[in-house]
Amino acid sequence: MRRFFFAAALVASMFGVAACGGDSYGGSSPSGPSDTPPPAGAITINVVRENGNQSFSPNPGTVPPGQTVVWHNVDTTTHRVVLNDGKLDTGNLAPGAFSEAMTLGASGPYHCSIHPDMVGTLVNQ
Ligand SMILES: [Cu+2]
Repeated sequence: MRRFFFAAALVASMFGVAACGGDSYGGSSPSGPSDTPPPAGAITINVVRENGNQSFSPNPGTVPPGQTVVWHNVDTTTHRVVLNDGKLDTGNLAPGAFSEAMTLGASGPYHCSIHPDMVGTLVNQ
């Protein structure tokens, strides 16, 4: 009776940590998540102003799975977009700032954590 022992050595060397720290000097722009325009193809939702369900445009915003979305604060006041279920948070968006490009696996209602009456909806199609 022979027994064969198969030693399967699985080497998981997939730890690719890409540290892309882009420190820029000499800039005097106000601090914010990002002042740079969103990547091509990203869906942009404008943060218009504090105005109930008219605060965001377009609203509802349609974001297909895998698509990236950014919020652009076109108001003169700081806003902060959060998904009601907590799965997304742009951080404070200064006037004129874009949020980071976010890939959504979620949809649903969101609001501004600074002005809770600012409400919008993401539709995941
Ligand atoms: Cu706000």
